[in-house]
Amino acid sequence: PMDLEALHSFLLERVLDQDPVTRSVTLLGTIRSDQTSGPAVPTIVTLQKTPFDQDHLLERLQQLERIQTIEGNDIYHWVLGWFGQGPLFSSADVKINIISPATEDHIRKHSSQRHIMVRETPDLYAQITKPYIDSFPPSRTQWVLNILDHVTEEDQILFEDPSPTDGFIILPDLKWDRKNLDTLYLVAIAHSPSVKSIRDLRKSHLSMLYSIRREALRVAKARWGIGRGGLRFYIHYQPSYYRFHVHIVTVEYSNLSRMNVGEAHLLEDVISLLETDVNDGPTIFERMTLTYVLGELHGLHDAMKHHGEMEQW
Ligand code: M7G
Repeated sequence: PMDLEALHSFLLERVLDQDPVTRSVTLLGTIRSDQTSGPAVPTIVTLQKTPFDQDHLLERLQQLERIQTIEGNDIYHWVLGWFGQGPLFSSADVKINIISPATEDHIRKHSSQRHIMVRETPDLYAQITKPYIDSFPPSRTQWVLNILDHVTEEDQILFEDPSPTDGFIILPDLKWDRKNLDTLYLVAIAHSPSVKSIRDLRKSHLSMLYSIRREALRVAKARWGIGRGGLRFYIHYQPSYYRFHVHIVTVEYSNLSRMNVGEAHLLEDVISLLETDVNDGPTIFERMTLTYVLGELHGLHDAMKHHGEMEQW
């Protein structure tokens, strides 16, 4: 039978795997079959953090003994938290993201919901999506302006090209704890307000896209020794915020919720589409049908669903 003593006798040989998404680690080592006297038995141990106990969520929050602020920007705050006293291990027990005051839009975005796939033709983009994007109140992207104007997160800027037309800033995303390289997550945000999403990308933006790729790789190499091919760059469609930005994560950090087919486009593919676009008229992203996942609480859902049902296959 497996008892605590047997587990305590575990001697580590090496770490076989670590998965930051499932929060698990798999170890290879040995345990003594008969505590100290028996032979050493090859043993694989997988540790996985258990989900929060649904019945005691508030108690859990009350048990926080210490928090350390990572950053604050506008209504967004992200902190590290430790439960209980115990020894001060270097890694926190939880990373906590706080939105306060939260709007109805935030509540909808963060609520569990069902989804549908929708096909956005250029016509539907013009009829439905563009007016939706144009109606976004500027307050929704105050946090972006704070970054671009150096009001917040200034000391975190990893690279800036200040050009108002094709410049951008690369800095840590709020999803990153800024420590663990397994979950490295950066974001590049364009200075120009004219590109709201990939629909607005033209051949003339290629130099900015090349530059984002080049500078992110250079910074990742210089700071963390990440080599060529070590980063995954992608663009959301639909994004949550309509100011052009590129998600940059370490290539080993996979299966993230918003990294799915139908949500994320590889920057490399976007670049290649623009490069191979030989049309003299409307460019590729004005001509393409873009298919993506929409949550039923998303502002575009009802109109896009209605049109999807009329579609002739
Ligand atoms: P998105 O594709 O619009 O939507 O990405 P998503 O949030 O559904 O992924 C916006 C990105 O900006 C996300 O990766 C956010 O985590 C990140 N982000 C959001 N806020 C409010 C901040 C912030 O204040 N600072 C930083 N550094 N990143 C942020």
